[in-house]
Amino acid sequence: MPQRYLVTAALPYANGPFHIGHIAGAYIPADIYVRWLRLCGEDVVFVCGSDENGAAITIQAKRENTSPKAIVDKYHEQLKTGAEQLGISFDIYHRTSDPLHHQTAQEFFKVLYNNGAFIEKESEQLYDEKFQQFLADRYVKGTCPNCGYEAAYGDQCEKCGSTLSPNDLINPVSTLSNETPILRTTKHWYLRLGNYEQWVGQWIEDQQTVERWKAHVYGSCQSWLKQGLDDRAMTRDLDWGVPVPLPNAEGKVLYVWLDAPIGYISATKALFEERGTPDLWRKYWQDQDTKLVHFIGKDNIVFHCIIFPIMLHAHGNYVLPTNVPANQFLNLDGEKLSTSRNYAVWLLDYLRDFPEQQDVLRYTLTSNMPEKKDSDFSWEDLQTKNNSELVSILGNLVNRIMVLLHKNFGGTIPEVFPEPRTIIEEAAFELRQYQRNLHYNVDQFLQQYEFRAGLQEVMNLARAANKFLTDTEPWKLIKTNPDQAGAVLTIGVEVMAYLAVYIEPFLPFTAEKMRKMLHLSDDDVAAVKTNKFVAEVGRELAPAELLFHKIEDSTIAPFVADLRHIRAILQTAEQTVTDNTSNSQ
Ligand code: B3M
Ligand code: ZN
Repeated sequence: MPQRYLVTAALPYANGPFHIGHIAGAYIPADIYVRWLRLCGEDVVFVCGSDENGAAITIQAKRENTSPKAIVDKYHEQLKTGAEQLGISFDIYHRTSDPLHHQTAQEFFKVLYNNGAFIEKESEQLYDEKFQQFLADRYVKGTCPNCGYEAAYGDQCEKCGSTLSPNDLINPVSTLSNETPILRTTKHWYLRLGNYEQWVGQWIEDQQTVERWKAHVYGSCQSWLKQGLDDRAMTRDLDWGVPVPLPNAEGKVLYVWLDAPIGYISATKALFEERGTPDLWRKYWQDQDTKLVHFIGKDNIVFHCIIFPIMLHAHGNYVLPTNVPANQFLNLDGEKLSTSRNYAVWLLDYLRDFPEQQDVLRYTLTSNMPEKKDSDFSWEDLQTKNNSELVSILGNLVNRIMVLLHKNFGGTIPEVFPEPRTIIEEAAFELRQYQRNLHYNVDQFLQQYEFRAGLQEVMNLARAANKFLTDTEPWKLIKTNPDQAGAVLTIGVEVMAYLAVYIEPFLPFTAEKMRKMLHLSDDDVAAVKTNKFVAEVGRELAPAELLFHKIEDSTIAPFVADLRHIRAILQTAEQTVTDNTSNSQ
């Protein structure tokens, strides 16, 4: 029986397009994982969608001088297209402005409300007198009480990663008017996290015996729990979002972090509605046999490991996540990526500038994935990974096999007699071992969310195959012993079939090209998966196609220069700020 999985990737805010940091953080690992599960025949649903509520959206609308609706429509489209073009194989890419989501989130809220999960409290909140608005989350900036960073948001400090409330900020300033806000009384519904503290602590411990979480994820849960969980407001004074479904809640919407994870549920509902089996979503969310796995960046850990599980538990009737394999951050040339400062590599730009080279980006980001600690992207590294690994190892292998077969055997699998075959099989002993163990080894790594190692494992088969070619030199054997040359190339084709199947979760576009070259059928793929594939004599192969192309220095140079330029501007700006501060002291 296949195992049932529900895999989610963080819902990106529809206030801007994807950059490579998002992609390396959540979407590529989730996609590799899902493609692997599908390859293994598991029952898997992969959901995502745009996070279209909250202050992140209304603030962007103001910045672009347009409406929140126009903002979410624009960026939802860009996010969706970017993911699609990179081959992120969501079963559905939904959005939280959809009425189905509003309804799902409101129903969920009401159940929590009826279960006594909330406490209604009046409190003093920051208020902008000029704009006559309460300053939720990102509407206020100030100094982080934990690390002293001066531009922390009301919901989070981007420097130290701590989650904040607007009232925590030292010297708060309204981002609307740039003025100091006043305090004004308002009413909100708070999730009584304290009531669930013991439960969630125990639950996290219990989870470790099912599937050990990454050390940094577990560590960050522990530090949250050590601080103690306070009541947390789950509603906001905003005119954009999901209205609070209570009679006395005029002008209030659900806090975006309450409704966004419910977006995973509504996306699943929408998927099964689309498929004509509207009740089937329940199996994935309410049958305890489901493995629920959330792929996110590290800044979202508390919401997925503590708050959302508490919500699901307080609701009752839902499965809880098995694992939350959050990644750390990807830096760019050693500096933090920043959307607001435009220091980023944007996915859609990459796809435009490097058409048909999606897998080069997927490869670079996977082999450098910030799985356990922050990692770094640079254009030079992308060029090196392309030229010295994709072109030289995988591309070269495939090209050598295909060209030799076309040149010498009319592009078909030659007939090989037993004796030369045995001799060559001996030379291929190590290679065959790699090939046989590949599934098991990749599986071991991917089950532990070690995508870098999984990819290396597949590449190692290509490396071993190159060594086999170098050792046997079929280009020379053609003249001296064509039978043996045929045997080498037949083994080459078999290895190619394994590579085509097992590289697919990582490099789906390349896998597709390789399958086509070999005319691999679904039966062939099934044979590879059971270690039974043999290249049958006489099979015709498609023409050789170059999988990768060398990236020249001159191609990469303008991108390198661009980043350097932005960095120089940012550094000058920062220098000016520091100078001014020191002058005024
Ligand atoms: N939109 C935050 C982010 O993009 C948020 C994730 C929601 S996941 C339910 O980092
Ligand atoms: Zn901080």
